[in-house]
Amino acid sequence: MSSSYYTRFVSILALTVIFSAHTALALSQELSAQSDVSTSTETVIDMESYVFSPSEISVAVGTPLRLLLRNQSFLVPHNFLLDDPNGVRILDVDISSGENQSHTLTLAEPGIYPFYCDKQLLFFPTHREEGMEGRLIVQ
Ligand SMILES: [Cu+2]
Repeated sequence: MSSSYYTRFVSILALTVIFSAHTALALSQELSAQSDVSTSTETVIDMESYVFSPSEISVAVGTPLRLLLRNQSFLVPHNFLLDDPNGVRILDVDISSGENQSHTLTLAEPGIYPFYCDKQLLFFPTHREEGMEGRLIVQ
């Protein structure tokens, strides 16, 4: 085997290994995503100025809820504050403009869990006062 054939052979072999590893990784990610779907509920909440869309969501008691929070506002930071039915804060995250965040919650207590954004620019009203609030119903 001449050296150029050898180099080509090794290159093809390396590409084959990299491609196979990539395919196996993609496949395993797909499988884990599929197994997620069967055991959890996923809800996308878009955060706009100044509204959550949707503003009301529901989930069954004890079922993992994967919240995908997407800040769709231009240059406006938001947060996502979620309280349990007793008023205890259970989620408090900042989400900057254009950012997406995913959080998974499993709620064992039925009831209404209010969520809102309390960001505020200077002396202006809070985003919640502008209408940026909603509720999660656990039943
Ligand atoms: Cu906000």
